[in-house]
Amino acid sequence: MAALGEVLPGSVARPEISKWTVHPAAVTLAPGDDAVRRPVGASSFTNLKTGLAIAVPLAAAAVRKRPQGRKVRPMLAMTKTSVSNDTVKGAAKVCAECGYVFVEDDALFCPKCGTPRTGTLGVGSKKAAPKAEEPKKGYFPPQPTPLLDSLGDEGTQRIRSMSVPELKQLADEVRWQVLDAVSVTGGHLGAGLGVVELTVALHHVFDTPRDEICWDVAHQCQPHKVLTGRRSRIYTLRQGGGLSGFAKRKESIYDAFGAGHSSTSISAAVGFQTAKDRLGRSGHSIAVIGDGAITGGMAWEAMNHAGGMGSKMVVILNDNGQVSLPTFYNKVKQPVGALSETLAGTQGLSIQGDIAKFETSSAFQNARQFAKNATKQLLPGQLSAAAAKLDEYTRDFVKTVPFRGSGSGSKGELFEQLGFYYVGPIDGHDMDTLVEVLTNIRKDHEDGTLQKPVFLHIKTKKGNGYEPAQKASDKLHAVQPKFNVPKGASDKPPAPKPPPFTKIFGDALVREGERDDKVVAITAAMPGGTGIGIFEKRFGPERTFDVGIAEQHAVTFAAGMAAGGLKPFCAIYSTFLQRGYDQLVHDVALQKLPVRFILDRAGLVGADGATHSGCFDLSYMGCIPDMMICASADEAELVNMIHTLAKIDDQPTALRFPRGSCYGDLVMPAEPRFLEPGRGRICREGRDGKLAILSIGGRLRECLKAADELEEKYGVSVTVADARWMKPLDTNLVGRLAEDHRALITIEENAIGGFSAQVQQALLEGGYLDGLGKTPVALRSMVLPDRWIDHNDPQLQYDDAKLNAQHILQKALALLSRVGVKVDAKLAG
Ligand SMILES: Cc1ncc(C[n+]2csc(CCOP(=O)(O)OP(=O)(O)O)c2C)c(N)n1
Repeated sequence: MAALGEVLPGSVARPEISKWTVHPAAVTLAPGDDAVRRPVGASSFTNLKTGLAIAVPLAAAAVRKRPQGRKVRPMLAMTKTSVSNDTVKGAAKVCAECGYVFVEDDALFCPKCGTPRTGTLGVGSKKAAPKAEEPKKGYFPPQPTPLLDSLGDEGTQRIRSMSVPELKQLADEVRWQVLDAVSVTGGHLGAGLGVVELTVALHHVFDTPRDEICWDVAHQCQPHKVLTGRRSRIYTLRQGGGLSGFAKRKESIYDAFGAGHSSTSISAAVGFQTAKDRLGRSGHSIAVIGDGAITGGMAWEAMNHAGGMGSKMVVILNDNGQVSLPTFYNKVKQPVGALSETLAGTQGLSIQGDIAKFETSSAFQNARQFAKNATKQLLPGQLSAAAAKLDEYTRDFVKTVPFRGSGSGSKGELFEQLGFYYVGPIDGHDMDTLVEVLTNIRKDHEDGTLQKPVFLHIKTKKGNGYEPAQKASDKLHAVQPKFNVPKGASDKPPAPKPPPFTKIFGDALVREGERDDKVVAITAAMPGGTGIGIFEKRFGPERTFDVGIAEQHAVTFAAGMAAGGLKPFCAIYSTFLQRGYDQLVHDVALQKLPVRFILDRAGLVGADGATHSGCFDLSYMGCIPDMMICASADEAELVNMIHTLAKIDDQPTALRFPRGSCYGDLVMPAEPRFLEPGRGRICREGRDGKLAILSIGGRLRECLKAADELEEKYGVSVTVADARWMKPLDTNLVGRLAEDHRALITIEENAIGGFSAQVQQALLEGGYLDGLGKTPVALRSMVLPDRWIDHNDPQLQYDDAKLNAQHILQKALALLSRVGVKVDAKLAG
């Protein structure tokens, strides 16, 4: 094996890809570069309404020139970027271009020549090496996959040279591969199945990874992973050490931009395109965004900016009519929001496909360009601008023709007003149309005939090609591991589990809603995930509001309702409330409005991984004045806390609880109790004054387990307390624990700066750490580590975070030893 830094003999000369490695700092701006200033955003250009008479004949002339049987231009066949899997030697990486040997596991580029790493080289961490027991087969009947096999783990170059019939076959093979893999791993399914054809077409038409594809949310990227050098590891999706369920930059050079949270793709793609423009690189940046994700405000901020800048990027709207999760929950037939109505309707897709091919064709674009230039020369400025605008209106007019009578109008106008060139809607499963339209768009941008962003609207079916998904009300958005197991297979059905905390919350909220009709519920596109669907089932849409994927709006909307006299419960996962932070501060807390925030999925969340971890809320909320914050340790406390929050009507409150099943071993309160704010509880009283553990939230049982072991094996009688509230903090309890014990440990499923910081502050201010007059308590905090914890089984994630019972025990023993408290190690054997 070659030594590190050594160049292997016979390595290929590196093709010209130096632009990949230009350091941003090396780029100098030409003087006066930013001298051209204009109002930011496309909406400032939308006021021209005259000149109709000029553009109609131009467009009509262009329509007459409809091209016949356009051929797709073959793409460059030579790879510039692939690094063969065969070149991996042990832990070291060998650059296929220059032969340099290096070890940086996370490096996306060869440190010597800058060649991007591809294929499986970038996958996972050191722990992620394929395990022997990894399944290579799922629960779908085997299917030959000759085209997919021919790709190997090499990446996408071969896809570029495939014919359309081959691409169709490749799509079928990819669909089978995704189904078979997800049947083992579980996770997102319907969305990926809906974009198989689009994914294949994108990798055929564009020069990926050089052209970046930004997948919004990235829950639909399994087909992309299968095609981009990760097929051999596809059965490890969402498993510890395996592939992430989302796009992840560390995992592959093809994952241009990581995601998990929605509505970010357009901003990222505009950023990529701008970087290219500034650094003098050619290429394309593409955002693929769903009709759900595009309800997020950020997507509109990005479009306004892109249109205003005239960025030559591409937005592909994957419109499958499912905005919320699940849309058809409780038989609500209409997808959420007004935009979905604007986008609705699938009639005339084949005609629309033809129009899309035509209006992106170079003949049409050249005609438009010619007409624009002519009017520029012939007409004064304002009139020629008006003529240009008119050209858009004319295209809209042409496109509404197939929809005449349906009342749908032109769907594109909204996007045209934002400065985009709108194309579609087209059938997102029709490979011929996809390939031709995407190729045209690519060329229009390359030729410069289109000097603005393009908005391609495609219609797809979520779960396409798998009947059970298409029939399911949620389109099999996500599935449990081991689905589609054939009858008679040895897999036993999983043992029944107690209900999830989410269900306990939903039922408790219904009871509060029955007591008080001012109680209303808000969700941001997650009625199922948050339990708000249970409330909706009981009280209907008059008292339940699904705002789409719009957490910022959800928070301020709740603030308005609270100010107006209602009692809003705003249920947003801990991780997604990060989106609404300023609204929480500025609109809710600053005005002391009684919005109740319900934060499900607090702490580590398992297979969804770091993007979905609810690790920060105690830190980001704890510093906000007037917020009251509690965390339930079990289902009984959860019910009581919901009741308590319903009663607090003069300031904002928040309640967090973990993901997963409740304990199922508690006697639930017949009637929920009001829990006094700022009052914790002692769960286990120690007798020897040696150690106290103060917990908040879901680690309580781990603390109790550790305490039992400390007693049984080490003869230490530990006090365990549940703080219940972080704000107001039970300072009496904190003081008592500090005074009565030699050592104190706090524990929480949250990053630094949360509960422990509040306790430390209270102890500092109370003089418990001064050491004056009394022995200061020895204090330790157990918080989530200051690093990202990847997807895994939650128990293993907490092992990794060192927050399980055995870690509490170790921490306790180390602390006791440090302060000189003798433990009875004999008992431990
Ligand atoms: C900020 C944020 N809020 C909520 C979610 C949860 N979520 C994941 S996918 C999804 C629906 C996405 O719908 P769409 O973009 O139309 O994609 P589809 O699944 O329909 O293909 C939601 C709400 C999220 N990922 N990010």
